[in-house]
Amino acid sequence: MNRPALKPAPVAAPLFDPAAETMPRAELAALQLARLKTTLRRAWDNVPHMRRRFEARGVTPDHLKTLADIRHFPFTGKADLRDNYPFGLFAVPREDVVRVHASSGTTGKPIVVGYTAGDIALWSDLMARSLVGAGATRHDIVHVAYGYGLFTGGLGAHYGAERLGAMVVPVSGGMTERQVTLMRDFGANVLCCTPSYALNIAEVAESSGIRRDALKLRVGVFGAEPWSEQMRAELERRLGLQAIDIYGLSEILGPGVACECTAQAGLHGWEDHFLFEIVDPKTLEPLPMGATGELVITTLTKEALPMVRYRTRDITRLIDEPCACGRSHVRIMRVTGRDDDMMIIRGVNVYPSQVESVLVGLPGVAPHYQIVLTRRHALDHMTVEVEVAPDVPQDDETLARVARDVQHRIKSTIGISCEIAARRPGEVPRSQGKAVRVKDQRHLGG
Ligand code: DLL
Repeated sequence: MNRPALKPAPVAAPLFDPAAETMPRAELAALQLARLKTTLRRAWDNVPHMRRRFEARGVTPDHLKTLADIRHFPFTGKADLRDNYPFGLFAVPREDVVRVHASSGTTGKPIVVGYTAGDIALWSDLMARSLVGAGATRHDIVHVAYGYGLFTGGLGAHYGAERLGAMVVPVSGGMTERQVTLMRDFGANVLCCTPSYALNIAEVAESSGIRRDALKLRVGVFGAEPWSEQMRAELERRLGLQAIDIYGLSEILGPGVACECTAQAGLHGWEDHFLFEIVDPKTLEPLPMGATGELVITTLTKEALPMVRYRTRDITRLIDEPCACGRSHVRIMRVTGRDDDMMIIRGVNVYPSQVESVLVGLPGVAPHYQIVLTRRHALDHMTVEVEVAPDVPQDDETLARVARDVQHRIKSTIGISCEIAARRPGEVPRSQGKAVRVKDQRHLGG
């Protein structure tokens, strides 16, 4: 892939927390076991709902003798949070909660999560650790364009960058032209935002005549939504940075549960604070290391909201091979999608990010897309709205040719038949935060 030469980090990037990040497996496992016991006890003693769930499974915290015994404990899901809205799962007195965040969700009540002062300190540390892994240093200027507010992205990145000692520019999302000007004028080195918003930023910079070299960006810390290797290459080329994948979710912490290092070979999951499992999403049985399934996370040190076996719905796999960086923690491979985002088109399972990996980098096509699902004759039907690149002719014939080409590529790579609606530049909506990749119109019938 056509990658630009990367600007070197101003100082060699050390680990943020060397003893914790390189802890040998046996020591890490012993630490996890001790912390897991404390977490189960905390949930049992302080959260009536959790105690009832444990009792229904016939377990008490004392049943956990080894890490593998976690399989006997009940799962937690979004419904548990929703049913106990807003503060019912908190394990500490309300007065000890210094911050809440919430995710809107698509239906019903939002999900509310809480943090003690200790939780905020932990989150800041893990975000700082993630940023250092990504190649950031305290000498950097960190432009935070994740949304601030109830979403965890903005404040999570903000506290982490401050903890690192970097200079933070708390811009939040939106007003993209101003963002680009500030990035250039301040000389931002690190950009934190969703990958889809980074693409929007790249486009606005180009159309404002701000060339890649006028920006001092070196590292992009991109996450909060699935994205593809092709999108990574596109962002690296257009913004002149190394694009790093960061993962997290509000229910567990926010951003900083796992993050890639500069080797870009999977996201180091911070195992001293979380226990990661992969389960079969249908049978819910634990799967062996390396197998693909649903990621399930137990918090090991969270105070306000300890989570036991939280079903993330995110599909991925873990690997525990040594990484070039020396960190010993397992790596969570790129999350391709959530099991509730999976579409089944004529019997073929497909995630939006697979469509993305076909579109991005295709000649004549811009990397903006949206998927529209409809139902025809009781079958799900997929239309992909793609945009032709600004440098190709915009006549109807060219649009039809691009559409045929994309349709053929999708058929031959993913194996599904879909319709393509080719749009002119600017017609596909741009992202301000988490991109809405799928417009589901199946309820409208047809
Ligand atoms: O998106 C936290 C976050 C903020 C992560 C900023 C990274 C950067 P939620 O809004 O609760 O929290 O959404 C969590 O987003 O379960 C995944 O489905 C998805 N997600 C998060 N990071 C990634 C990623 C934040 N790197 C949900 N790749 C998660 C794929 C991701 N999906």
